[in-house]
Amino acid sequence: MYNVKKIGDNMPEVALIGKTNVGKSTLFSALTMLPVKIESRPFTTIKPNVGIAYIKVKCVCQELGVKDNPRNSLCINGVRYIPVKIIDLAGLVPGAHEGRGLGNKFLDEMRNADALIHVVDASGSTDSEGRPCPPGTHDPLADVKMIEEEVMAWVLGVLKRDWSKLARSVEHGKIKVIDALSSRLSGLKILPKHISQALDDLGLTNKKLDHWSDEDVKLFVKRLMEISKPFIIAANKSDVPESLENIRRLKEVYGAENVVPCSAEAELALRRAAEKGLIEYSPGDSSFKIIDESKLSPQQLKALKTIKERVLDIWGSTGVQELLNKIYFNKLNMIPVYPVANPNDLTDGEGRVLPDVFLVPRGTTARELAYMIHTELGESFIYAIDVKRKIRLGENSILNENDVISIVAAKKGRK
Ligand SMILES: Nc1nc2c(ncn2[C@@H]2O[C@H](COP(=O)(O)OP(=O)(O)OP(=O)(O)O)[C@@H](O)[C@H]2O)c(=O)[nH]1
Ligand SMILES: [Mg+2]
Repeated sequence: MYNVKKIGDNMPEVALIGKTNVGKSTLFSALTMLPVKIESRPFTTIKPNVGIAYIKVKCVCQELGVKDNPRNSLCINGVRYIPVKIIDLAGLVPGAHEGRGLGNKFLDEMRNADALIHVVDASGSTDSEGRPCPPGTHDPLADVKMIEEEVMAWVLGVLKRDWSKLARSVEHGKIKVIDALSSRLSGLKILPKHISQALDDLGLTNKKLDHWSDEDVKLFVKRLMEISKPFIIAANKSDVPESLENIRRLKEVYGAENVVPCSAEAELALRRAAEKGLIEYSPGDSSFKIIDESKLSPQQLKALKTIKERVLDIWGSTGVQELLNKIYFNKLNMIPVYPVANPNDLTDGEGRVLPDVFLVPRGTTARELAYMIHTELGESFIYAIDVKRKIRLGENSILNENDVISIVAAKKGRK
């Protein structure tokens, strides 16, 4: 559907992490519609699966009364689909950071993610090692804790390697604290601004590295992960009745805003049925419509009825689309903006109307957007045009949700 290479490295990226056998690959398949290996046993996924899913937002085309022609995204019936790279990782068991199960390779694979979806078996039907057990007999809260500890232990391992050597090079003035920590963590897409915020939040900015206690290092890693790799809990298998009470408890402990009940299996079934033209359904919908009942087998009808009764009627949706939207808009606090080259007809150089939508952090300025489009455009920025309000914006003007922006630059003309 979309040329991944063209989007390049700037595409938002989300990693699916969690205990083994909880439904990560099912969720991946439901999000991307790619067929992958799904089985009811631990360690089915060995190599990560990579695919594209779409965040859904209301497109500005209708508000502006134009017919658009997107390039970096899709627009269907006034809804913009923004591509996001999804990585489905191998599952974890306790002790993974020391090499148990499939070991800690998974952690290397999540380096580039902006955020993590932590998939949990909310029905409690897999034990701590991911082996099937009767629903309601395993506590999913223990799994959330286990994964947090494994990730923490791994990052701690990376950071503490040669700690005293690191401390000495700072002490001798060879390198600044932020640069020292940043060089250690740069492979994890942890930026100097994340590090400086974590140091600030914990009052560690001026503490010498060789005076840091083990507790300081632990708190620093915890805060750093919260800032640089926010996560959301996908409380999966919401179709299983035993999930209800566990989802309530997960929300109580981790906050309702951080827990999204979902049924990856239901979403996958609905998307497949829609793809085959058996039902009308769009991801995120609270219901579906059977197109022609005579085309469905009794088993298919029964499965659809179960999805309606156990998932849609109880939770309002399968939760799968909500996961992506919540991560980008609530956790990462991004907003969509639409850069155009020509402010009059809203086109790019090739005449495409509203060609691109960018997800940018709330607070992004006009000039920062120019840099995101192209370094040269940022460097030669003169001013921007807010196309909807028909006003000029200076370099420090903060962009708003759904702004349509045209950059006027010295050398390269408008983008
Ligand atoms: N009831 C129910 N079962 C599900 C759901 N999602 C996944 N499953 C089942 O859970 C089992 C494991 O699914 P996978 O997607 O392979 O799990 P995984 O987390 O990728 O497992 P590993 O790759 O082995 O770590 C399969 O039998 C799925 O059918 C769901 O929403 N509801
Ligand atoms: Mg898997």
